[in-house]
Amino acid sequence: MSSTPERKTFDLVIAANRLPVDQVVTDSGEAEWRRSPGGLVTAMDSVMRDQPGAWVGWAGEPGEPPARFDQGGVHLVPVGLSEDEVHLYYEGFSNGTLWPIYHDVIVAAAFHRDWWAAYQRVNLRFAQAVADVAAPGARVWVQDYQLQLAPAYVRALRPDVRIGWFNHIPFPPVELFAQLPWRGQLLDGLLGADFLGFQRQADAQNFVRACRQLIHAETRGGTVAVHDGSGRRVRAAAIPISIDFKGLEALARQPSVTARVAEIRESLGNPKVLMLGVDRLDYTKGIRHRLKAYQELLAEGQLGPPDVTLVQVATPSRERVAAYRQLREDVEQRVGRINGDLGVMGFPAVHYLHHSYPREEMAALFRAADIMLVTPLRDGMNLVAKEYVTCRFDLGGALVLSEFTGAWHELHQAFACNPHDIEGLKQTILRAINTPAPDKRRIMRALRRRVADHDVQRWASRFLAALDAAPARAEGGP
Ligand code: ADQ
Repeated sequence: MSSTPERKTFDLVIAANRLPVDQVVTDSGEAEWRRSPGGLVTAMDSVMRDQPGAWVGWAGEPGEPPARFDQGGVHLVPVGLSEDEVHLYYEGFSNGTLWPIYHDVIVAAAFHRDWWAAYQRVNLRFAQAVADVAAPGARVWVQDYQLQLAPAYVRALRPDVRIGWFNHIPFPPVELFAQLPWRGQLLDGLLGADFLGFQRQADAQNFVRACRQLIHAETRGGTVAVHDGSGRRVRAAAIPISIDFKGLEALARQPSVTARVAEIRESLGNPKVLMLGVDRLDYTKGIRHRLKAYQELLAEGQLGPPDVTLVQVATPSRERVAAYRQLREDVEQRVGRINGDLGVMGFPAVHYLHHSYPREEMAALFRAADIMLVTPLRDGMNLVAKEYVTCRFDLGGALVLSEFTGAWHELHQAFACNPHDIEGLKQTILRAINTPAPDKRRIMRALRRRVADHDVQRWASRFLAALDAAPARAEGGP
């Protein structure tokens, strides 16, 4: 522990792989911290408004971490990662081992003992930083798959605090989870928490089943008994994440966004049907399947430019991991082939954009799109689906949504698809295009109601209420 005098402590501590800020260099050449525009940040704003909190996370650059600082009412506690640790803990164990296992092994997972060692080391470092800033009896909220050992490490250091963990990605069926050579340690790490939140009921059930089958824990309903002599029971339940409905809708209604919608459509030649895909360039998102279905629809003459066009926005992602580089090559090759074979002069069949965009531009794109294609092979939630319906206050547009997303479990009225079934996906796209406007408006109204009633602020308060109500209390706790 650091010996800094007058160390500040907080009643609420968030731990996430990344801090909610990015360092940017201003026009005058000075480095400054800017808030990153994620949903988690917005959710935490709503809970930290009433009580000051701390956020423990990596600042995004390898090397010595910057000193702690306050920004936007949050006390930021940077955790340092060496260049090696970024490779072993983040790109390696988190994204080369856990990510594929937790997403149905769409690509093969790799198992390396030095990745695991770094994962343990980094999780312990996060736990130490949490233990250092947590006030007596504080609530600690750990985020996501990169930090599955942190709950037990925090408990060992600070048995007085209450610990929650939320999994943003799926939790795999036990048959896949069982492949992990360190499966028992991962379960024990999570069982350090009092409450575990998941996107879907099935994810919570998968976790409970893994505890029963792999570490022979006694389970009852959604709770797991911990064999550490404390008599604790850990509860696992679904609390699906959402978005800032009011904030995003207000942005989408801005006159500047409305003007941009017209500009976007105009720049694409005012197509009759504008289809849109927006994803991190990740193999879980089903971008290849989507392009294949679209390519076949064009080749068969069912659709075609200039009447129809597809805009595919693909945010650069994890480019140092081999499977992601391969995916980028595949997608870009297919886009090239579709445009080469099926585009017409001045009207490409696919507009492929490998960029990140500001929120205003995303809102304008959502408003401009007649058909939104969300076709992941597996996705914890998929916020893009919720963002799309939020921006469609005009009740226009249609959402094609994969059954393998968490979002589909809430947005049943969407045009559901199985992206593995290319023929079925093609039919669903045609149905979404051809359904009469009044029916589409009715569907959109229902989808919007669901997201409006279950926004990210409600998600955060439900999670914290579940954490407070969880049955467990460590011995010696308050
Ligand atoms: P992601 O896999 O990153 O999140 P998603 O939920 O769709 O997936 O969120 C992506 C976010 O990035 C959205 O807010 C989207 O608008 C934004 N975005 C995408 N492309 C962009 C671009 N080019 N420019 C700017 N913004 C862009 C993980 C899990 C999901 C889960 C979330 C939250 O994989 O399943 O929904 O966490 O829990």
